[in-house]
Amino acid sequence: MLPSFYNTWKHVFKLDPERPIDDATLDAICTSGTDAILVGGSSGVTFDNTVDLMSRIRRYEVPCAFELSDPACGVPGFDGYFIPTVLNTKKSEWLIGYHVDALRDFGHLLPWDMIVGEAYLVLNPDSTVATLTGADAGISNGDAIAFSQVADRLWNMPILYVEYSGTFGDMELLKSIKANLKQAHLFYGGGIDGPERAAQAALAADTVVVGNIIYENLDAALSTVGAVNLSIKERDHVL
Ligand code: 1GP
Repeated sequence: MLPSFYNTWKHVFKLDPERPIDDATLDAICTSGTDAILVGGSSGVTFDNTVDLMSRIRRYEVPCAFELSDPACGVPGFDGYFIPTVLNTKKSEWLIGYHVDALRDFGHLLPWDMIVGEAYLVLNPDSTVATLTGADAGISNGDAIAFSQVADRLWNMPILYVEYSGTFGDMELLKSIKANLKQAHLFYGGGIDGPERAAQAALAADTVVVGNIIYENLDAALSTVGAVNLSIKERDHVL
């Protein structure tokens, strides 16, 4: 059976090991009521800065997972690991090449019961991740849905991550993508800067990921936790 440690996550804060975060901010994030802390970044992630951040987060009860995109940063001790692949990249190494290299060398060491594949659909052409991975982010909505269905229906990927990192995405497209998924769990991240956008994203995504605003406006970041949970309750007519 595939690992399912992320199944119940509605809201996640994403922390970048390369970006400094003081103890008070980290305390507020880890005790915010978020469902998990996701550690990851597009550049500058090292074994040392990952260990450092993980050990600080580990003082709290909140679950903590790592997006592992470089085998040199394979830090043990997380509750789970996501291995990303970029669906709409033009560079095949980001789709499968780096994965083959990593498994050839480290496959026998990996804790497979804690690892899930994560299919990224990168939709902000100006994001660091789009530049780094050569993602064809300016695709049509029809293509975005088709990429999602390849991941979901053909490849049975457990997670589809719609990534608008740095800008708020097209929520109608996100809803269309969600409506066409058969089994994949849908992560959404990008441009959530407060409760309104968090609530909108929660109407479509299974898990809402909040990143950059943590470092820019902590109060706004913290307000997204309640907003996501309220939005989901309203969506499900529990109120
Ligand atoms: C980045 O999807 C996350 O990988 C969150 O995006 O930093 O824009 O919130 P933001």
